[in-house]
Amino acid sequence: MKALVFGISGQDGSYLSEHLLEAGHEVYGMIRRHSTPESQHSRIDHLNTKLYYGDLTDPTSIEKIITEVRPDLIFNLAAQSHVRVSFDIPQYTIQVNALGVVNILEAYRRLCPEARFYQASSSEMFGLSVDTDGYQREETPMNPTSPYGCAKVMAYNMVRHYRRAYGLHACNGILFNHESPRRGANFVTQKVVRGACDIKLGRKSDIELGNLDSYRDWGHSKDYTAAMLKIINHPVPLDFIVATGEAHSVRDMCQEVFSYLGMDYRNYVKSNQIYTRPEELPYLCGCSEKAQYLLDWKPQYRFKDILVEMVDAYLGSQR
Ligand code: NAP
Ligand code: F7E
Repeated sequence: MKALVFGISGQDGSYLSEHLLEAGHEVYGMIRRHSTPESQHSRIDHLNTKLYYGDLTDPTSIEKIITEVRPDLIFNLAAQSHVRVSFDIPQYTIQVNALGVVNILEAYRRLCPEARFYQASSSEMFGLSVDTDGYQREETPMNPTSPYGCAKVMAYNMVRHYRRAYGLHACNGILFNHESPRRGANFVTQKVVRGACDIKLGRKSDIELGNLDSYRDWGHSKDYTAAMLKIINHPVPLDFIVATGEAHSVRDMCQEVFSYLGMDYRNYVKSNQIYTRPEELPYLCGCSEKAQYLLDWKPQYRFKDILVEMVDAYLGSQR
């Protein structure tokens, strides 16, 4: 089987490619032109993949790659994935995260409708909606609080529409926050992990964060990309929540990371308004019962294990 991964150079693209290669698939991916190509492939240098240049905003490049590869499985993980940045570049975020997905869906429908398609949907789509028992589920109404969340809702709905209208095997994984040592440095877990390690190593004196009282359901990218395979391999194209079902605050996360390094976060974490968002999303916690029941998926990593792995990986890379 041939798998084509849009967003292959990202955190999830790298773990997903590992799972696909382990399953015996050939893996192809789209990458963008970078001015520093020497660091662009760092997450996937160890993998045997074939890469093509392109961009989600350029339909011709998508059509060219799909025509050449003739994939059996298509994963769209490509996105402007930073929620806070989406407030600075809302139009670009919508062009990539919403219209870019329509570009893929159109090429898929016309060129290889027999393939299967996975879209990286997000818990950010729920925004302010929470069921009365404190969870978000597949049926929870979507009430997004960011340009990123709004764009992801559009893409999510277009995937469902193409599934019904054209009989495509197209599905959404609605993934809650997931982290790893390969997480980008400006997401909160990696920022706290690297900041705390740098303080421990005597390189800096403090770190500045935004809202410490926001709650997220944090899992591991390795577990969540394994769920992507189960979702696309399910005989019926459906949408699934992927989450741990445990919410922790940013403050809890700081406490775990600093105490693992023998420090009290209250002495080092400062507040800076530039890291708060024009509209905050205070609480996310997912119920993944459908995935557990239909896909036999459950997370292997606990909250603390993820943070410890990230700290150990960063310290190891500094030796
Ligand atoms: P990531 O590390 O930021 O990776 C995003 C990938 O998309 C990168 O390979 C990036 O390439 C590529 N990309 C960005 N804009 C593109 C464009 N215009 N054309 C082609 N490729 C483009 O994100 P991630 O954490 O792996 O997340 C993967 C997907 O899951 C994203 O769609 C994200 O929105 C979604 N998601 C993530 C989470 C999470 O907690 N991680 C949760 C729910 C959903 P460059 O290297 O060139 O930037
Ligand atoms: O923020 C708070 C911030 O940027 C998490 C993406 O993968 O998950 C991710 O989006 C929380 C938020 O992730 C800082 O306000 C406090 O409440 O790590 P984050 P995110 O915005 O939840 C979703 C599911 C996705 O789909 C996205 O692609 O932490 N926070 N202080 C901060 N966040 C950041 N980045 N930086 C701070 O200084």
